[in-house]
Amino acid sequence: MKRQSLLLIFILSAFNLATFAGTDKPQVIIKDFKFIPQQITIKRGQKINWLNQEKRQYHSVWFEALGEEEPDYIFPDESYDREFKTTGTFPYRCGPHPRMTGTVIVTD
Ligand SMILES: [Cu+2]
Repeated sequence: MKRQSLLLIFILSAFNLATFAGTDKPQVIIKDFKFIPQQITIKRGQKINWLNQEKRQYHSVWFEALGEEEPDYIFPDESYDREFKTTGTFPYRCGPHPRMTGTVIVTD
């Protein structure tokens, strides 16, 4: 009886972990003046989370080619979310550091 309970707990825990992993948002790490990965492919309707892991430096995620205004800076340990509702290839850059570039590819 005791053994069965332990087994049940184990199965439930494994299920919870799987559920959690399934809801994870695609993530881009910002570190050492780079977007990692530099190119990311997602499904239409998904959100990407950019997380700044620098010690001191702020950055931004700016889709300049879409004619958008530069969003607020992302400071260390802060993150930024953006949803992609249309398919396509979307290049972006960091506002203060034009050499920091990345690309989002959105597929159906
Ligand atoms: Cu930057």
